[in-house]
Amino acid sequence: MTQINPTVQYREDYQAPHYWIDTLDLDIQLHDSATQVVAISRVRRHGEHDEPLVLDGEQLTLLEVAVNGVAFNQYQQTEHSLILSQLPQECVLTIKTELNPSANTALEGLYKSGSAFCTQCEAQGFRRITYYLDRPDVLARFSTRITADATSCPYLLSNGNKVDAGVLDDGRHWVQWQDPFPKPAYLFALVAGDFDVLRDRFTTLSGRDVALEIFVDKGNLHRAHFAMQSLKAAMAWDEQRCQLEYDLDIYMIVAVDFFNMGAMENKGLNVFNSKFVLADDKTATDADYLDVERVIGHEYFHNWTGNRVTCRDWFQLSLKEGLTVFRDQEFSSDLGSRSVNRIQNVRMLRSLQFAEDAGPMAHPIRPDAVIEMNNFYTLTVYEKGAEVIRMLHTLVGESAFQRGLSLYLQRFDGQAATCEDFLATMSEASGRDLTRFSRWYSQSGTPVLKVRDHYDANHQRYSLTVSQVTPPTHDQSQKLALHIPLSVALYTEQGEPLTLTLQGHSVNPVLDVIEAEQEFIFDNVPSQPVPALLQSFSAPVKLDYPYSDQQLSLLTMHSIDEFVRWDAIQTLINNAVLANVAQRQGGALSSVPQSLLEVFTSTLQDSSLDPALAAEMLTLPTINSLLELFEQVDISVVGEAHAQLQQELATRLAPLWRQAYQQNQTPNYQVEHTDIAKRALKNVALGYLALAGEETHAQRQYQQADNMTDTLGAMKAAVHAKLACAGAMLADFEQKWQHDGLVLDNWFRLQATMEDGAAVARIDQLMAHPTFSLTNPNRVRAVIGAFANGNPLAFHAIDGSGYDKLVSVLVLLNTSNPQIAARLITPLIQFARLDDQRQSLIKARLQQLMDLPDLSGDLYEKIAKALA
Ligand code: B3K
Ligand code: ZN
Repeated sequence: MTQINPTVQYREDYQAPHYWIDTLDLDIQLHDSATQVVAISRVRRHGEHDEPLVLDGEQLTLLEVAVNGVAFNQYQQTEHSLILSQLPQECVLTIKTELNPSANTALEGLYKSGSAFCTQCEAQGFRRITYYLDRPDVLARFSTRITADATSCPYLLSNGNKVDAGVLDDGRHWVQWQDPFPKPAYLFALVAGDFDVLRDRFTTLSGRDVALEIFVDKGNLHRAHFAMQSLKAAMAWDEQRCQLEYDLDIYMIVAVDFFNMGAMENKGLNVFNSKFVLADDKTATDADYLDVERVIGHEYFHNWTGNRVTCRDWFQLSLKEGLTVFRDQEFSSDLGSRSVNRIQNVRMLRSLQFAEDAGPMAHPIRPDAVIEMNNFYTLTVYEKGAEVIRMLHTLVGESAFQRGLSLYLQRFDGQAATCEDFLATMSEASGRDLTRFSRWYSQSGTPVLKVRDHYDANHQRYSLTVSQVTPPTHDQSQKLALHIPLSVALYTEQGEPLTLTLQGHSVNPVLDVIEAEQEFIFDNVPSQPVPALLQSFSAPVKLDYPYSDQQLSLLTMHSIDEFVRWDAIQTLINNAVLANVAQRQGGALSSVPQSLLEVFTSTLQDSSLDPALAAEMLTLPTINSLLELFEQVDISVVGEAHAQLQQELATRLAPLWRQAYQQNQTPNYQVEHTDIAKRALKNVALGYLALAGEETHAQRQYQQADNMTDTLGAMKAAVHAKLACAGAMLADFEQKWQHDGLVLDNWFRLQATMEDGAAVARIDQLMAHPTFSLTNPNRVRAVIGAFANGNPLAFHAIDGSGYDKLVSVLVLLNTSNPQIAARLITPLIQFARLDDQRQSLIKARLQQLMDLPDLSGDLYEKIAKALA
């Protein structure tokens, strides 16, 4: 039986707090296992009532309580709260508590990352530091005094500005910080430790001189330069594109090795997973560099969208996350290739967010009911949330969008806002009615947009009939029509674009689909056109239009919108996989269709194409995303079809892969977009060459590489094609990088995704490696996460051994780090597309977890939904 008694919170039950806290002065005496915290707050009753003050607190030892300086005993303690009764209208409340950072393996609240102290408070970690109103609508001015051992912790950091410091005679020292901006507790941060510091400065548009400091582990200073460059680029971008300036005199970033997610936007003191800070040519791939740029940008952009204006309650999370992801996507697109960024985001959405929408955790971007808030930092809230903002941007245009954003930030500055507040401001600034659009916030699921067309040659008229259906999801059975921007273009059969007109007027290429079914008519269409639908992926929907191979080939070559070119190839590939699976199920084997060979050939021969775009066009969808094409399917058959397609493309186009490989060499490594693009295409070509059995290219590239992108490109190609040289490469790589966890994660990941009968045994070996530790989330993700998500054929082995492996790890993480456990369980609960046999294997394992005596709320919420 499960011990937990999970409580569900509902969005509709929101109530303003009974008390406000205007200031909080923290005095923190850091000790490894007995840290003492004195929290002095000014508390003010909100309205007339006799309700007690209920403070949140977890895993704290209460030492003292005083009101206005006098010891106070009108309180009650529960496992999760401190309840104070009969407080005066206004008072100064002093609470002294003790906690144990060394024992904190959940990495929430105050914990040790190696020898440094650090904090993670979002969403509800502050209650593990002191008793407090730990909710985002309570904003206070914080001051923080930190005292610690001067030798082990020369740097003592917190939010805001450093206002005082001193040395004590017992070998300890202290620093006092003051944050002038009122903030909710989730934005609090503290770091104490010894670091190397990279320093720089930035002058804002209005002339404010800002000190920039990046703190990294000793010896890693040379790996922080790219992060600093990205930070300055982000600051400049926000000024140029959004007229937003930084507001404090200092901006600090600390890189730590033990971190549950990517990074955290604490006011003035971001704490980062070192994976998103450290980068140099020898250790980081091109993709790693771009991730650093993106995450540094994301956290910086939160300073306005998240910190200056925060969320009223956690159900509104997408208010800050969807908007900030949109902002980081725009930042990456303005700095690099817009089309490639768009394609990569769509790939992620289709392979992961669509699966979330189709699974037991389906929820709207603004959820209605939550047990464990950490379970809702999802692809839906973040990525689909960003798509919703992007649709808004498409509907109102850049200038109205920027006006709306400014108005929203001015109006709600220093406050906690809601998604409705944001939409109302956007509507006011743009003059658009967003009533129907607002349903995107309350409805879950992936809409299917069905488009059928008719060409009337007599009247030279072309009509599109568009209908929308959102299939029912686990959380909602009834669905309403949404406001969907559908961006279209028409091409002649020669590939010439046509101007869209109706009755002599040109028609906006973004059609407003608002009804369940609608017709759009264009005139002056000289011949049957080929429609390019959903340009730039104008809405997060599944498109249903009966494209012929011929139409798809035409779009691949002629569409002005590059996303459509890529998507047309994806559809050709999907069709080939569908046909192949159907024939396998019927016993026969089909080979790769001629149309697909032809578009691959023309893509490889098109020298005007951006190589990064070509690389995307020539990369097959993952097996997991192909599952979305089926209602239910035997995943091993999809795997066979995928492998056959890849193998045939490799062998039949070998001379072209060789040519692409040779033409895209980049001597002298530079992190520069044209070079990144060439390396991307070169390494895609290398992967196919390896599959075609050519060993020399991979071998030579591995030996001669002067950068991690090429080293890994070669090793991946060799390992996935099972070339004889793969073993030696893996051994060499391990020997070279065994002391660097972040680099070795690539080695872990690659081996965890090797598909063969030995996969589970290999996971055991990797977990026994001296560098592996279940306490470090990066290592766990690199081995267990990569196996469960990136090795679907082994994970879904029909003997259940893959499921057993994951479950055995979840049992351990359930107690040590429930947040990570709940992240890792995702592939086990998304079983809807799998065959009945696998579904029942999975359900038995989920039941086994459900029966754990100490099951965490994090896992309970997901398993209960999956079994319901
Ligand atoms: N806001 C944090 C995420 C916190 C996750 C808490 N489980 C990072 C970000 O989105 O920028
Ligand atoms: Zn964020």
